[in-house]
Formats: sequence, C-alpha cells, structure tokens
Amino acid sequence: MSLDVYTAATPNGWKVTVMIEELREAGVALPDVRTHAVSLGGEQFSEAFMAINPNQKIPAIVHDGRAIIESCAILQYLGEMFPSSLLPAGEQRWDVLPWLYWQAANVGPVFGNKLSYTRYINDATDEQKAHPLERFGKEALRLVSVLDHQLGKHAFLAGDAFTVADIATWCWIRSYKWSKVDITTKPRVVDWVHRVRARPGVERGIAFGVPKDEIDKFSKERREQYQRNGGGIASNSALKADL
Ligand SMILES: N[C@@H](CCC(=O)N[C@@H](CS)C(=O)NCC(=O)O)C(=O)O
Repeated sequence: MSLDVYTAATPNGWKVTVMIEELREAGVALPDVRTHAVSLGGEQFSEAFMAINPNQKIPAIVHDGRAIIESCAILQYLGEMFPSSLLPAGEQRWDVLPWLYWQAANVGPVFGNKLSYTRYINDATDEQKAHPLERFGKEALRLVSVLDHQLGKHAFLAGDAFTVADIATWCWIRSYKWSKVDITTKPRVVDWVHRVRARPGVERGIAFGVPKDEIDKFSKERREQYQRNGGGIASNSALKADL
C-alpha cells in the first residue's frame, strides 16, 4: 500500500498536504506517504508527469496504482478512502460536498485569476489589466462575503465541524495579502483564518516546500521565485493550444 503525492508549495498543492496531516491528527492509519515536489518551472509538462496528470497541473496523487487529479477530487477521494469527520458519511456528506465544489468552481479560479493579474501577468499593460483586475477583485470580495455569511451560521464553512471544504477554501483565503483581496472588513473570516491556521495538522501541511521561518511570510528571494514561475505560467505566450 502506498500513497504518492505530486505537489508544490502553492494553495492547490497545500490542500493535499494539509489533508494528509489532518487525517493523521484524526488518528487515521495512512499507507506510506511519499511526497514528490514538482517544479512548476516546466516539470508539469514532462512526459513522466503527464502520465499521472494529463492536465499538466499539480496536485495529483497515485494511490495503489490509481491516479487522481484535481485538488478537490483528491480531498473527496482521501475523505472517502480514509473515513473521518473531515468528510462525514451518508446524508451528511451533502452538507459538505457542495462547499468543496464551490471552492473548486469559484474561489480557486477567481482568486487564481486575481492573483495572476495582481502579481504575475507581465505581458499586458496596466490599462489592459484594469478590467480583469476589477472583475476578479470584486468577485473575490463577493466570495469572501459568501464565506462570511456561512461563518455567521456556524463555526466552519459547511457546519460546526472542520471539513475538507475548509481545507480547500482556507488554502486560498490565507494568501489574501499576496492576491490583494482585503478580507479585513469581515472579522468572522479573519477569525476563521486564524483558527484554522492554529491547527497542528494545518501547520505541518503548509510547511511543505517552504523554509520554516517563511511559512507565513515570503522572503524577498521567494517572492521573486514565485513571480518568476508565476510570470512564466501566466504569460499568454506560454499557453499552447496543443499538448
Ligand atoms: N483545478 C486544479 C488547478 C490546479 C492548478 O492550477 N495548479 C497550479 C499550481 S497552484 C499548476 O500546477 N500550475 C501549472 C501550470 O498552469 O502550468 C486543481 O484544483 O487541482
């Protein structure tokens, strides 16, 4: 029995390393976990990685020979394979799964685009960037207020318990300063960000691929490295119509 995790130090990547550490915290017996760092400077396009994920993006896992792609599908898969309160069983899973899909379809793409236009895209003028920046910036704030609305009803995104929906969403929201989405007008969201950050499983999960003293703060060198990789990925000239 083995579980291979292919990932990088990014919000989508941390979802999986956090999930694994949270499963350990929940007392789940996991198979041997082997974590492989994928360099987003080009390794995602290699034949070896495409054999695991033809979509050329991290994260991906291989569990007993079966490859699973898409971070939220991975969270659901691990939640079902290794039962715990992170993904309740039976009817109750329908309290959680829609919010996991909400993250995949909304928070990930919108925060990802906001971040790209804010930090990474350097083949467009400021004038060209103004409209998408406004659009994704406003939509990101709307999503933060949806999260705030949920947190007004219960302690976590999908109910009173911490679940895969919190893992997926938190990994993006925690980087609000990097994507320049101001969550500070929503104290419940800020409080949730801190409460989730304080969990030992989360602490270990987000340490993947990051020097210990840079877990919550980038050094100048790391900021430049993210900007280099992000700039390469976000440039229109890097997009190919064919594999
Ligand atoms: N919807 C995918 C998104 C994955 C994704 O965009 N991964 C980024 C890193 S956070 C990546 O691998 N980018 C490389 C590229 O686009 O070339 C998921 O949730 O797994």
